[in-house]
Amino acid sequence: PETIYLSDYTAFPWTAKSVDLHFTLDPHATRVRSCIRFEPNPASPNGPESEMFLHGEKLKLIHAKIDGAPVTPTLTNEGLTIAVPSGSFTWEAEVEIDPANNTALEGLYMSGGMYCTQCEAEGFRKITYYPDRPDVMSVFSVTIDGPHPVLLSNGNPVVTSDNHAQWHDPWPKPAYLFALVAGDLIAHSGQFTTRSGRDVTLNLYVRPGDEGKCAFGMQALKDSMKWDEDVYGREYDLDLFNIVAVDDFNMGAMENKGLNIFNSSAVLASQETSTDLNFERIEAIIAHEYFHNWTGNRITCRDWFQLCLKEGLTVFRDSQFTADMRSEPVKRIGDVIDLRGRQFAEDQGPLAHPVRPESFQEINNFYTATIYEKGAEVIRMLKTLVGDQAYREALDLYFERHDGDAATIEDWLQVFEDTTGRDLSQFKRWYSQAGTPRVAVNEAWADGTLTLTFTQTLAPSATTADPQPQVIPLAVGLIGKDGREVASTQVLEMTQASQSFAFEGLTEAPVASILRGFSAPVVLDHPLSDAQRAHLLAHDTDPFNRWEAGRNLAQASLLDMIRTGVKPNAAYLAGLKTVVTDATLDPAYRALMMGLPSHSDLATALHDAGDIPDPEAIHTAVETMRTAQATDLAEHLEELYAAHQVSEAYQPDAAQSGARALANAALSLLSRNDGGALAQQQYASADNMTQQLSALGAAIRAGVGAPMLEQFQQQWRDDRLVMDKWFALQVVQAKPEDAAATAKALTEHADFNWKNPNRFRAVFGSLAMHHAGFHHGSGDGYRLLADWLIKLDPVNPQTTARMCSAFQTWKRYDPARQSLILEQVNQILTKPDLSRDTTEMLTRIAE
Ligand code: B3K
Ligand code: ZN
Repeated sequence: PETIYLSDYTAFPWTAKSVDLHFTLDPHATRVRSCIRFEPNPASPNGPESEMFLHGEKLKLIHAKIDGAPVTPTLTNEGLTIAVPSGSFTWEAEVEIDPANNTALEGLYMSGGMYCTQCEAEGFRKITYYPDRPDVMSVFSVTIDGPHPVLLSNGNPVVTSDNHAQWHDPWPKPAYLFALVAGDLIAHSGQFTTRSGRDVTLNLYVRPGDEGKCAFGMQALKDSMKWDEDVYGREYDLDLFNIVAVDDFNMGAMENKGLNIFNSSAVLASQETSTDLNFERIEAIIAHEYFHNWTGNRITCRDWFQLCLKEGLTVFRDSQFTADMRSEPVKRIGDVIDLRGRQFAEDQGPLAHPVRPESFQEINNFYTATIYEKGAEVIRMLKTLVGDQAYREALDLYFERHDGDAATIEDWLQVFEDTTGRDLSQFKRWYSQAGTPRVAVNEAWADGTLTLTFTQTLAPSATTADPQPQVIPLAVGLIGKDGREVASTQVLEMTQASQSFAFEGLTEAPVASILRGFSAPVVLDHPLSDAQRAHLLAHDTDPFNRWEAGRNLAQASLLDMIRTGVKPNAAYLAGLKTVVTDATLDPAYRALMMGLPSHSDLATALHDAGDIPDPEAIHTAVETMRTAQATDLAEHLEELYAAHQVSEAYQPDAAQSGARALANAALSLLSRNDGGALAQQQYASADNMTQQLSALGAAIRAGVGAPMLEQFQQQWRDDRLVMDKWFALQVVQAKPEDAAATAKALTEHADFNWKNPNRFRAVFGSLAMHHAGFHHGSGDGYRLLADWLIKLDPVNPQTTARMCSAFQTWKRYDPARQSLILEQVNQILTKPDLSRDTTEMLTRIAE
């Protein structure tokens, strides 16, 4: 496959003044007529050209015309080439496509009888011939004929009737934001008035039967619209905003202009069928897609190398939104857990790449934790460095200067330079250097002065051979011996490889609380004693670092347990007890305190320290630690559980979710002591999915879950989203030696519809995340996943390629596991006609 380079960018030689599309829908023979007005692009370096290339894949060309005269283009698998006049001209084409056989879920496809589209990144070329690149922006008019009551496209409706509709989108957009939906759908409607008085109709379109799961999503949309006005001054710009729920979808959701398309799991919610975490995720995704209207749509990306320009910024915006709607520290801690689990692991392995990559083969493989989550961290650091006010001014300038543009990271940084006068050239290394920097801390105490010396290192990697020092904002506070804060948070700006900062006028040596709020996405090596960590766990005034102190104690103890088989650290257990029983602390926060690093995080930490992680030893240590928690907290668990039962009517808000999270964390430990009796009781009386599913999980772990699993299946067999949970839970809760067999048995279940990405991920995403199960020494987990990836690749390359990342950590394991994994990777790679997506992923992984 061909490699594409950022440095090769050139503008398209034409601009598309207008695009008219006419769809005549048919499952196997949809006709698409297109009429595009092209004009020479003055920004094109070579001036007008005599031949035009248009992307097009899996299209049957019926006819083509230029300025009304029939033409015969040269066709390849990637598109067509045609001689064109030197000035402006009109291109017309008619193609035929087969949505019913489009199992890749990219382009126009069918899901449960409805038509829908997914065009980002390069799916529009499967709909018609087009310059399918984000810097070609045009005004689209769309006509749809088809035997369905609901026919939707972007923008505002011009004509809507059964079987025929016309749409016009006044905002120029790249083709990746095009969308079309047709089906027998039901609208759940709402209304929003923007701050300048525009009345916007809001619709959430769902399949009949799902009407009862719309209210929460609708409210989340209204909250998002209001928040973007209040916090960023951004208003909505059409008369209509539509969201459609689709069951077969490769990811969470898509921000098509005025017509967002959602995986049904990312929008449908009800108390009975969705957990508190589902509600929170849905609220965040609705916000994310809505926020894209400005950061992504009104200002889009010049090319796909700039993907983080819209994704990092929009993730950052949605994290601010969730922090405002719910709890800031709880959101921050959750995000950092996620970042370490996914992005740090990516950075540590062969898939490491910069936030702005410089080459790729298949762009769909770059919708990664690095682009999204690290991209958001980079913006958070920028805001920390310039301050809230300058951040807002820079954003205002960005929207003013680049509205309607296809922009770059250079444009983005320029508005910050222009607003603040700062030179951001060193900061820009966060976009070009791959890998997680490590920051080592050295403390020196003398004569009332604490001197902190920081040393940053970044390991060379495939894309970053000669790493240079980055700008690292280090938020630091000091905690005195009596537990009071003796220096409040200051942001130290580290720019050199090694740098010292002095805190003077202190009366005694304090404990330094460093990287407060996780002020930079780095690994901090701060050698503290258990006693100092326990002191921070008890007293740190920064909620993130207080949690972090507990996490560090737990992690250090687990690593010792794994390495030497010692008992759990008593200082950790004592500190945990104090925090967990402190009724002045937010229950959600206390629930997070009870968490442990994941098996995979522990493997990452062991590898970082030069050890070879043993998945079985990790599993044993975590189980021992859980049992120790259960024993040590035994006298408090029932009270914690009882005190956090919610008696009011169910609400998925932060307060109730937090109470349930703490009660269920207590239940999970209690079940280790009572054989699952309380879990059985909770299961029987649950009136919401959070309670039902937590009880079921605890009961399975206690060995008494089988009848409940059966009952659950009976109760929910007609609900696709709940059945995904049923499939996932059994793999998640399986013993390591049973995980692969459990997954295999589930693939033989009548409801295992493997072409549905949600169902496939329920089983195999769960298997890949079951560290001790997937990496079981038998190799059964590797083999099972590889067999199914081979089966899925011709059907759905995108989902296959994404799941290949399960193999990305292979180099950190022992030689036996390494060869078991490589054998499977190579077996997939030798399949004839393997997709470009999967080939690129596995080639990079195996390198
Ligand atoms: N922009 C889309 C992701 C498209 C993924 C294409 N493989 C959703 C989002 O980030 O909002
Ligand atoms: Zn996004």
